[in-house]
Order: sequence, then structure tokens, then C-alpha cells
Amino acid sequence: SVLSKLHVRSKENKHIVNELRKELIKGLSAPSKYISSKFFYDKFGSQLFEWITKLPEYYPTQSEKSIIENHGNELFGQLSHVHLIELGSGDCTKISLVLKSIQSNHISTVNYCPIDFSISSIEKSKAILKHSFPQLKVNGVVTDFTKLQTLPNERPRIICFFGSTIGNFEPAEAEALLKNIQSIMNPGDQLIMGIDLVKDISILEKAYNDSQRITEAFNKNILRHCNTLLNTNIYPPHFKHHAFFNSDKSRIEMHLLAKEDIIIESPYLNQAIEIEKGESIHTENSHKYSFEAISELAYKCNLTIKRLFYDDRKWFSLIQLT
Ligand code: AVJ
Repeated sequence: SVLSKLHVRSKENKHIVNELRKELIKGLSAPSKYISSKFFYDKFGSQLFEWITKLPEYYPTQSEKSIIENHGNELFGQLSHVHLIELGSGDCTKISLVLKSIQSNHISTVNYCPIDFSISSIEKSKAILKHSFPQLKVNGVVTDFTKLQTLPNERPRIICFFGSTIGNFEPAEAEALLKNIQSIMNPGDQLIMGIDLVKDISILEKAYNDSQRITEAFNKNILRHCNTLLNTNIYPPHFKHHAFFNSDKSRIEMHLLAKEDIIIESPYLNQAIEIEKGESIHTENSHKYSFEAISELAYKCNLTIKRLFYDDRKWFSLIQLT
């Protein structure tokens, strides 16, 4: 029989929303304003991101998908029972490719646990996967995967961390996050992580300044999410999308620049927040790694690189860590 459960505990959810509000206020009150990139992914933001992944300029998704298609067999083929856990699952296109490579190997049990703090995206992928893979058992967890304390108890577990999401974290945060994951992994578990690589600056900058301006809409939508969470009245067209490669830090930075003086008021704020014309709200860092930087990160986190795969252009990498 098909067993699919989604554990959504409303109490926990309320707690998460409170935490998110605090985080937002902290960033908007800081001397250099910022909004964490996890706030991109409300319902519309997740939809915009799906569109981004299909843009000709946005190479990371195409590259990573081609690696999963070409090497899925080698990565997922040997086990008879597979317990897949996906961190920041988002839409289900990549895990579908993994499941296809597993299916073609006639593996008997496959459980899938998407972990994401967007309930809507977990529900959506669950519905889609149930249709394409009726035998699949899906047990989603709605939580912030940066604060994971435990993983589902089945083993061995394959933890998928796709999409170069790790690139969103500052080096010290990335290290802390991977150390935490490593600490809750058991012997025999593996971590499959996608990381975007350093390359020609013009290719990088085009990927974040697409001609259809979907990335611009995605960037500005973070303000709508902020309006929803904080009951604020920010008008997104008052901001300009700005994305560029910061070579010193080896990362794409996305900012929103105020086109005029702006005052933000919210029932959750003691005092209005003032934004001056030209001032920036930093919304995202997307770090690009070299092979050396990946090795160093793995080493610091006590993880071993078992295998590393590239796409044809060597623009993206998929790494198996134990
Ligand atoms: C999903 C975080 C990896 O950094 O490339 C896409 C998000 N931002 N376009 C990235 C994103 C702008 C993406 N990650």
C-alpha cells in the first residue's frame, strides 16, 4: 500500500514564524541592511525560482541535472534500500532524476524525506512525486535545515543537498552547517552536495541579470514576503535590482537599492526603519567554489570526498561525501 504522510505540526510552525520575524527585523535594523536569502522562498518566490532554473542564462540547474542524469547510477545504484533525505527540497525535479536512476536499478525500498521550511513546496512536490512514483514513501519535515538536530532514523541515509544552496552561506556559516550535518550522520550515510564553481565573470553575472528580468522580480519579491511576515508597506518598485560578482569574496552578491528615501512601519517594530535613497538591502550571497576551496571545506568538517563529478563544461560539481 502507498503510505504517505506529511508531518506538519502547527505549534512548531508558529514558533518558526516568530523566529523568522525576529531575523527579518534584525537584518533591517542593522547598520548595513540585509534580508537573509531564505526569505526569497514564499509561494510566489518559489515559483519565480522555478522559472529562473529554466532560464538560458541560469546554468547551475541545467548543469547539476546533467550530472545527476549521467552519474545517478554510480551514486545511487548499489544499495537495496535507499533512504533519501533532501535539505531545502524546493521543487522536486532533481529528486525525480535521482528516483529515476534508482528505479532503473530495481532497488526495493525507497523512502524520501524532503526537509524545507516552505510547507507549500513540500506539499506540491509530494503530490507530483506520488503521481510519478506511486510506490514511494514520502515523509516531509517542515523545518529550517540550518537548525537540524536529528535525521529520520532509517539507515543508511543519503542526504541530498543540491542546488549549490551551500553557496548561500558565508564560509564560517557553511562550515558550521556542514559540521552539524556531519555530526548527525551515521557511518554508512552519505552526503551528496551540489556546488557551483568559479568561472568567467561574465557568465556568472549574466546568470543573475537575465534578459527576461525574472531574477530582478525574484529579488524584489523578497520585499513582498517581508510585507506578509511583518505587515509592512514596502513598495518593491521603489528598489533597483543589483547583482554583481565580488571577486575578493568569490561570490555573486544581490542587493536592492532604494530609488528614494523610504520609511518602513510595522506593528512588530518599536520604531520605524528609515532607508535612504541609494542605500542597499543585501539579499543574497552565492559563493562560487574552486576545487581547492571545496577540499578545504570538506577537510575542516571532517568529511571525506569519495567522488566528485563535473558537468561537461566543468561549471558545476556534485560531490559525494562520507
Ligand atoms: C538556489 C541559492 C543556489 O544562488 O544561484 C538564483 C538562488 N538567486 N538566482 C543561487 C538564486 C538568484 C540560487 N541558489
